[in-house]
Amino acid sequence: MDSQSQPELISFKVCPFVQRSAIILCEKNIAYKTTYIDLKNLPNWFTELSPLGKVPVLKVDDTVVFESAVIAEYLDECYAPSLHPKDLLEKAKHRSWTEFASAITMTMFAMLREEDEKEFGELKEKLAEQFNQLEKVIDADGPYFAGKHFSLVDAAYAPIFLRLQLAEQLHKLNLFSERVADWSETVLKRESVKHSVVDNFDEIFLEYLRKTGGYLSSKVVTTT
Ligand SMILES: N[C@@H](CCC(=O)N[C@@H](CS)C(=O)NCC(=O)O)C(=O)O
Repeated sequence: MDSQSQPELISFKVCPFVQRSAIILCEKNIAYKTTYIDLKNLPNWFTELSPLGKVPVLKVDDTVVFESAVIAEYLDECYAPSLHPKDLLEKAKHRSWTEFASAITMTMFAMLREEDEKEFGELKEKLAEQFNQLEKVIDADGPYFAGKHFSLVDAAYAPIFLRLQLAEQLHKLNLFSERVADWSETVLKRESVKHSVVDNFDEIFLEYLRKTGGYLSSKVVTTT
C-alpha cells in the first residue's frame, strides 16, 4: 500500500472513541497516519469534513468514514484477521455490547466531570451496576469478552478500562468484580492498546481531569 492510500485517523488525544479505532488499526498492523485536532478550537477543514463534528473520522483517500462502530466494521471487513465472531447471532451480541460500551463511556465521563460529591457517588453506583450487567454476559473463563480471543468488543472497553485505571489512582472506585478486573488487566497489557494512545497519555488525561473541575479534579497532583 503506498503512502497516499494510507488511511488518516482524525483524533483528539483523550477521546475514547478514537482510541477504539486506533486499537483496531494497531491490531491489524495497518500503516496509518494520525492528525490531532483540538475539539475546543476546531479547524475549519474539520468542520467541513465531519458531518457530526465529532472524532473519530477515518479518511480513506477522498472518502470520509465517521462513527467509531462504522470505522471498526469497515476495518474489520477490509483487513485480516477478523476480530468478529463468524456466528451471526454472536456477532450481533458483540455489536450490542459495543453499544453498551458507549453507554458506559457516557456514565464514566458524567462521573468524572461531576462536581458534587453526592452526585459523584450516585454516578459511581450507576457505573458499578452497568459493570454488573456486563459481567453477566462476558465469558466466565475469559480472559476477554468472548473467551480466549480479543475481538472488536474488547477494543470498545479498553479505553474505558484505561481511563478508570487512571481515575482509580486518584480515588478508590471499586467498580469491578474479580472477572471484570482480570479482563481490564489483560486488555491493558495488550500491545495494540498500549500503542493506541500518545506516550504521555496519563499526564494528558490527568490534566484533562484536573481542568474539568469535577469532584476528582481536586485530587490531581499538579507537577507545575
Ligand atoms: N458516537 C460517536 C461518538 C464520538 C464522540 O462523542 N466523540 C467526541 C470526542 S470523545 C466528540 O467528537 N465530541 C465533539 C462534539 O460532540 O462536539 C462515535 O462512536 O464515534
